[in-house]
Amino acid sequence: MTKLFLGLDSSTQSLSAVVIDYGRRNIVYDKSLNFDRALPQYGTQNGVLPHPDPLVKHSPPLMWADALDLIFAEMKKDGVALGDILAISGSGQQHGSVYLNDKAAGALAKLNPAKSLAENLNGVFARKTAPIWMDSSTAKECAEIRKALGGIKATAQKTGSDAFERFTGPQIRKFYKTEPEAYAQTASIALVSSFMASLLAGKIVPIDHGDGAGMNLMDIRNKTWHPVALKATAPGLDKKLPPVVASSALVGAVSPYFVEKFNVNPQAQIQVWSGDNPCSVIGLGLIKAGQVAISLGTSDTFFGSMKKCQTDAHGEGNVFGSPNGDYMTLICFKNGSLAREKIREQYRIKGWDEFNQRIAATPPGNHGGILLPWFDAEIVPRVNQPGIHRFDLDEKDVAANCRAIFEAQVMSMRLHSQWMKVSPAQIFATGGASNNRALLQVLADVMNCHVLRIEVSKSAALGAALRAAHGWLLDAGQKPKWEDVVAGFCNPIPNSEVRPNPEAAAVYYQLVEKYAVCERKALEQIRG
Ligand code: XUL
Repeated sequence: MTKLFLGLDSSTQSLSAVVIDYGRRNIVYDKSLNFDRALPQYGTQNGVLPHPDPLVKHSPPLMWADALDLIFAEMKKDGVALGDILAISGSGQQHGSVYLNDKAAGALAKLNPAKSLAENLNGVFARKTAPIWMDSSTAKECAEIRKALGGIKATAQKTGSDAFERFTGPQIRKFYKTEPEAYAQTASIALVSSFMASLLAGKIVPIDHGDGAGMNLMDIRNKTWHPVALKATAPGLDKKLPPVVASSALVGAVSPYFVEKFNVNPQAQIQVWSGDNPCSVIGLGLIKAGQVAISLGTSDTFFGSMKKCQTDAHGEGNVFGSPNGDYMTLICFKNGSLAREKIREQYRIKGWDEFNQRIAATPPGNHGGILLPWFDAEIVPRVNQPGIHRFDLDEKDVAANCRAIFEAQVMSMRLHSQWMKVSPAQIFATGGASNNRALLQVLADVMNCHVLRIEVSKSAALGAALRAAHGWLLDAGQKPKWEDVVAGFCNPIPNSEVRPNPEAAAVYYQLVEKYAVCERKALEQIRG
């Protein structure tokens, strides 16, 4: 029997679908739908609603629901054997929250296939928009929650991370403080991941340990809601949150809506969704402790897998549950690909080939020129006032600025990942920009480590499909080993290995010191 599993990834800018044939160990379908292009009526830019305050970043949850309809229609049109899908799981951009009123559960239970999902959801939101991970407008609420939990170190120890502006707890607190009536109307709060899974299952579903850890609300060790964190965040929150469950949990069969409308197998099981980073850990095959990957996407992320929970005393890095039951570490740099694109725009560089030619025109280390690319408020290091800072770097020097942006991004990763105490022999690279060899060379040189590209750029959607397979096998009474589940799906691309150049690595060894000094100076200037 063909064993097909579907993994979906609801990210900031797009919804992707990956279908795997588990027996043949290959990806049989892989498609993405860009929100701005496919659903222009929502008026998003890069998936986010325009807002006068640069710190506020929201997206419309109805757009995500519409996208789910569209991707299923697309799969049906493309002839995907939806009737053979055994289980569906997914990955969501982390931290974003959706606020549902007391009509939501009823609407989900009787989704009418004659209407769109968005029409079915008419009137179920207690808040029209969802704050997403790019939002950094909750500094005050972070301070309040952090204080109640006993400071940075204690907050990280208890919840896996210091209180971060984008994390769901501070976002919920801000909502409660600024819109108390709408908060009171909220019957249920979902993450992007659990919202999308709820649409598929036709009921409000739990939050998994991976994504739940990105809220500053879950006890990272006991994996239950943390009562002190709940109390510090908003009143009555315990009644508005669904349970937290293991990432492997199945929540029931797919809603008849998808069976009738798209001919999905009525027995297809829905697994709880997880965050995109926990899913990527699986999609990249990082199932052994100490393995590290870097994803070059909208945000750049540095992550790895960890057996025993160890948190960052400085509060910059995050610890989440890994879908394999262990832990994962993550450091998220918000100014990723959008910052690289901003430099390209500023210097009117047409494509990445031209960008790479510019990089090649300057030596590694850029003669000491440093650029801090905080086009947007930054997460690591924490920067609430966007701005570009140049040190010994002429703004008119196009080539030097092209090199400087990526060198800075990787030096920042090197500096701010020291708490993980991992010295990997190799790093896996993924995400949109990982197909740029010139960038990977800088990565290898700064990290002084071999870099290998992983086959799929859609590691989160693949990870979700592999999670679905694992959960389905578990449910069928088998004891699937993660090594076996991922085998054959996550091989590095042949000949993709980029080795560090010893001379360049020596230059960066010194330059990281200077980078750290520049960063400190810029932060002092910003923070006054
Ligand atoms: C992780 C984070 C981002 C989003 C991107 O903490 O904020 O990586 O998950 O989708």
